[in-house]
Amino acid sequence: MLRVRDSISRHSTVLDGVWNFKVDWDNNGLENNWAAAPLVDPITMPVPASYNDITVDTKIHDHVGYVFYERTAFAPLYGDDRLILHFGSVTHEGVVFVNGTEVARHTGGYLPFEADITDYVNPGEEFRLTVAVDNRLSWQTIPPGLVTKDDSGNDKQIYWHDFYNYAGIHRSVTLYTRPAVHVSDVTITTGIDGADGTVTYDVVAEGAASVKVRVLDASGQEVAAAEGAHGEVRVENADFWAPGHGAMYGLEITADGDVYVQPFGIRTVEVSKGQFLINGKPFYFRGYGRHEDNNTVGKGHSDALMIHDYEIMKWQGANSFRTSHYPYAEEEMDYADEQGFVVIDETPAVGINMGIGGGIAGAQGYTTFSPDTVNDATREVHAQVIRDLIARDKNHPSVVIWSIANEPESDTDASYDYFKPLAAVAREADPTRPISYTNVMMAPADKDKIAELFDVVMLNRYFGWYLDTGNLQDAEKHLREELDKWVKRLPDHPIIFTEYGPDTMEGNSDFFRRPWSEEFQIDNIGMFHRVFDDYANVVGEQMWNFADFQTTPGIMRVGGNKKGMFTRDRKPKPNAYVVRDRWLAMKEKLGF
Ligand code: GCB
Repeated sequence: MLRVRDSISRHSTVLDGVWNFKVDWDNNGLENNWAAAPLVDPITMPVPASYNDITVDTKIHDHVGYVFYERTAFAPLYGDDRLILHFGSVTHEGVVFVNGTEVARHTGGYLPFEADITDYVNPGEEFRLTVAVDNRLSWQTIPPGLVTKDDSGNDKQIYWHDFYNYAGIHRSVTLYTRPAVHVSDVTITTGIDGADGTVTYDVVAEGAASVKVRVLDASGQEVAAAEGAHGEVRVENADFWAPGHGAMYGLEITADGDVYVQPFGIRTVEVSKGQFLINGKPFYFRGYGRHEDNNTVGKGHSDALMIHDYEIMKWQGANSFRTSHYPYAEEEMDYADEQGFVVIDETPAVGINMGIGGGIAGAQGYTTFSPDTVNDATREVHAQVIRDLIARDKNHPSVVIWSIANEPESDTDASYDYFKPLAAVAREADPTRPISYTNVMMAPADKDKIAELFDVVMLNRYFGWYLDTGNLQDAEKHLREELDKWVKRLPDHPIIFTEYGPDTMEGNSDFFRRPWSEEFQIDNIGMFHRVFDDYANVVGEQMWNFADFQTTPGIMRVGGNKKGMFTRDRKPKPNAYVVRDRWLAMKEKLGF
């Protein structure tokens, strides 16, 4: 789905702000047609934001099921154009009503959706927009979850991922006009030929009598042009996109009366002989797995928080991150392009693993893949999420790997049967980028059955923390033994460490450098780095996590997960300075 962008033929109005809000305590607001009239006795709620931490009402915070959002908006005088509502994300299901009529229903909390509301409003008149938002997860959602009852009869949401189930309207809501005949999709792939860039484009503009394209450079000058919906153009002496160099071009598409400018960068990505190549040069990933997570707005997108995070990442010498464990806001992806950050783009398929020990992720006792749990229907949803993510993010030069799942069960025949078709779905949707998944500790090289389906080995490892707790000598030994096995099994696969590091309580300083202390984080992370430096196939280090973040309450979590390089409010832990020295030295040596 195309990102909303203004042009001579498209005009948008952002509907963010203070909306009305009401919790549907009995989850019967849809049956009782709440959307037919203004909400009765609503409270106020900011959009975008998770609603959970805005009030200090535990019942709202913990509600399982529907909440209703509502506001009014003006329909502009849009003539013969169509009027579209775009939601960046509604977590996890959104049912959208205009003046009481349902116009869209979308499940999947981290990807955009749209509704054409032209026929439901009158130009120049105000209309009522109501959105019912459901936070429930089931075996057939991605990520999966399960609603049960506690012994007191209350609904209880179980899920198998280690971050809080924030819900609400998390990203901007935008109302925009576009011509009836319009550009609905474009796929751009790029190549490098000496000093020139080759740009292959494929436009979808149903019903358009003519399609023309112009490539514009950063200053808006035309550097190439062509006619037709498909083709290839050459950009002479191109400014290539590269890590640390966010050189962007725009493909201006004119389809009859519609004009849409799609940003893109010219670069190549390739896996070869155990190395990860960007523009033909070996790239080493330095960075983190992150979360969209904040004290007040939860998973709500904020440009201020986003830019602050990038400033911190740049201060530290990072050059990359993974969108653990779901697609991030479209604003994030644009910003990564512009800032020259390299992104491992992940689907929301997290927690497809009932074998992960209780405590990290909560209730267990299920079989991962079975007709009653993660089944064929779940796999269909998973396949669609892969397609939708790729459709959204395919033109971002920053995205270099698709991560189709985080720590799924991967050591059983059932997991192979589940993932084989999904790897094919990803390759079909994007034949140009390497694909991968993050491998869990319980499925090392001699147990995992799916690594050959993918191009890059991505390892989440907690030696010295969940295993060999506090014993870094054993931890190092076991880490090296495991790495040796991966290199032996897949000598031509590059290996990226996509998670490592211990929980670290800010201010907990310890002469004996024990687990949870700030000193232990330095020692544990330092041990991993020492090992990485000895393996040519290790081409990246993305520690867990950029910052502390909220989780479900549990005996393993103190006010959330504390594995951050930074605290939840972005203060550096002592380890941040040590890693900064390493990363800045690497940056100096490699040039990015
Ligand atoms: C993991 C998960 C991540 C958790 C992390 C932890 O392996 O991928 O979501 O937060 O471990 O801290 O336990």
